[in-house]
Order: sequence, then C-alpha cells, then structure tokens
Amino acid sequence: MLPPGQRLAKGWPISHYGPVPRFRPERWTLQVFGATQSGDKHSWDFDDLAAMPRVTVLADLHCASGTSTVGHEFFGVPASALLDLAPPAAGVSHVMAWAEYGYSANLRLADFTAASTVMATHHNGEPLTAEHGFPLRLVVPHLYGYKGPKWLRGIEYMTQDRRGFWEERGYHNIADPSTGLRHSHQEDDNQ
Ligand SMILES: Nc1nc2c(c(=O)[nH]1)N[C@H]1C(S)=C(S)[C@@H](COP(=O)(O)O)O[C@H]1N2
Ligand SMILES: [Mo]
Repeated sequence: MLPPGQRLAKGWPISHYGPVPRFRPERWTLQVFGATQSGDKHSWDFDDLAAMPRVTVLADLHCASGTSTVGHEFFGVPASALLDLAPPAAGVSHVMAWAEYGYSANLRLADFTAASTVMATHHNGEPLTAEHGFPLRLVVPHLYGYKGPKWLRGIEYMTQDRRGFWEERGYHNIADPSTGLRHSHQEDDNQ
C-alpha cells in the first residue's frame, strides 16, 4: 500500500532540478566535513568506495509531488558505515547531504543512520544511470525523495539543524510520507 496521497508512477520517471552532471572520475571525491571528531575533513575517491561495507536495500520511492515507484533494489554503502569511517564530534545531531551544483538536503542524524539509508552505486544489479544519480546517490526510503540527493558529493556533520535546498523552498523539514508531511506549513514549532 502507498502512503497517503501517493499514486503509482509508470516506470521510473526522472525528476530533479537543474542539469545532469558529467562524472569526472579523476576529480570526483566524497567528502565528510563539518563537525568531525578529529576536526579534519575526510575524503575518498570513487575507487575507495569498493573497500567500504556494502549492503542491498529494498526501497519504494515517494516524491512529495505525489508519485511513487516501488520495488527498487539499491546496492551501496550503508550510510551508518560512514560514521565509523569518519567519526562525528559529540553533539552532532543532523547532517547536510550535498550534491553537485549545490543541491542539499538536511537530515536528522537518526534518519541518516537508519538501517535502510544507503549511498547507492547500483540499482537492480546495474550501475546507476547518470539521470538517476551515478556515481553515488543517497537513498532514504522512509522519507520523501527530495531527502535523497542524486550525484552525492559530501556529508556535512552539523550540531544544529539547517534547511537544505527544498526545505528552504517551502518543503517540509522532516518529510515523512507515512504522515504526509510535505510542506513547511505542516511543521510543528520543534521541527
Ligand atoms: N541532486 C539532486 N538530487 C535530487 C533531486 C534534485 O533536484 N537534485 N531531486 C530529488 C527529488 S525531489 C526526487 S523525487 C528524486 C527523484 O529521483 P529519480 O529521478 O531517480 O526518480 O531525486 C531527488 N534527488
Ligand atoms: Mo520529488
């Protein structure tokens, strides 16, 4: 069953703001920065991802505009593994996930470290297509799609919440499809 207000899309539509970036392997890095325990920035190149823990996650995707796609199999690095590889400072409560061209999405730390949150390299056994986020895409199955940046490049550890790209443009700060929290006017004072 789909969450309230969602209808099934045909196939797997492509939806994002702005152009599809070109992957330049020699320039590509994934960085963790902000409130790290050591105070240093961590950085990996694309080949480094293969040495990280990997996981397969089954996910339905729900766009806040009301379309859903179901039965995706994503393969990649569990987001929680990043906290072992790049320990956060005490007091980190949120992360900002950063993508190419400055797209961003803020997440509560617990949403980022949820068992099904994955930095995906593959979909249904194939590398992600450019349009769906190759080489790396954050997938947060329990939140609306805008919380999962395609073309992921960085994770910023934050000791305070700060709104990301769509969250600054009227979309909900938490983005929980099960309760239909799409818009910022639905927020309580503590969100
Ligand atoms: N970098 C980036 N990632 C993004 C977006 C975007 O505009 N830029 N849009 C988000 C939204 S709103 C949705 S619903 C999904 C859509 O993913 P799809 O095109 O693979 O279906 O990507 C998310 N990730
Ligand atoms: Mo979306």
